[in-house]
Amino acid sequence: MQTLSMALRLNNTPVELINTLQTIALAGKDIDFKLRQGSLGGVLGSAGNQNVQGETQKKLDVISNDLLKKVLLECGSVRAIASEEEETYVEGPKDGSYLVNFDPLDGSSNIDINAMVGTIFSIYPDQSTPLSEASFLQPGNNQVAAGYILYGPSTMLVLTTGQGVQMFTLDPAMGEFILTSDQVKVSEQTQEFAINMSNQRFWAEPMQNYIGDLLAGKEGKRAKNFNMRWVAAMVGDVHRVLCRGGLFTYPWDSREPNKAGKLRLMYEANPMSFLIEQAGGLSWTDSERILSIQPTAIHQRVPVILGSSEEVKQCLKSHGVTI
Ligand code: FBP
Repeated sequence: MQTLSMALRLNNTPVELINTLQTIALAGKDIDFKLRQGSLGGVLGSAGNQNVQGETQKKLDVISNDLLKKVLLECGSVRAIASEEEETYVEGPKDGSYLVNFDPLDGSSNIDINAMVGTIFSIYPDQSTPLSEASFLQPGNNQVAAGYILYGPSTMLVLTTGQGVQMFTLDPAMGEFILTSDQVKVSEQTQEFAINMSNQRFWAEPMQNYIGDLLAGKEGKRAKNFNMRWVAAMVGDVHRVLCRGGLFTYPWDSREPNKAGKLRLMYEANPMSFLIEQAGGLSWTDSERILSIQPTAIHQRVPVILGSSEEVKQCLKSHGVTI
């Protein structure tokens, strides 16, 4: 049996990074406790104000954001944080080595229906002085660690420090995350895809064609049937892909002038792409590898196509991209 800190030490993870990851795990246990209280804890429903994205914040969005911000900026290893719920970066009192981006509660539209949600995090080295927004705008390739905490039937921490993907399950009795899967691999092939079909009429033609081929099934040019899933929380859909393969996509659509898609690069697409690639999958926009993108803003959005490598290649082929 390996706890989180034992597994990180065995991977020769730097002490300050262990401290940062342990701090995220600690906050995750607290968020897990509050989620499991549900309406008994008075934490459901709206917080009554909007975040920088113009989304109405849930009470738990604010609670989990404040919790993560507080413990990370006090842990001694983190110089500053950026969050989905913060207008811009927040600098800490101490001179830590890392910058942490996070989505405190991904899939927040699932909170009030007691469905899966998660916390997503992405850790970078602090390479610049003085600190500014530009310090955070590093390509995903620079991440030293990334992962998520999935609050589902069990609570799981899934992470990579660049040495493969590990999955830990929270033992509620011990209050410890225990290693339950090591060197996780995504199957190359799949017959399962995830997309919000209700947006179909807004998709560009290449995505219409690609999804049309999947829906045509055995009788179509793909000559096999495909099943569809949509958790409406990226953390849940990506976890399924890591567990049994699949393709997850949130494409841009005609409602957006700048073809950006919905998902945020710094605290959704980059951390998930690091995990997927470390597990042998692929993660692209409809034209470039996500981890190679040079970010331009902390809340920048990108289209996402990720998962089983052979299926991502098929989707990209429909977009005229061959890899
Ligand atoms: P937040 O909940 O953190 O804003 O994340 C966005 C998200 O919920 C993703 O987790 C999910 O993949 C997607 O939006 C669901 O979008 P839709 O509401 O279109 O199904």
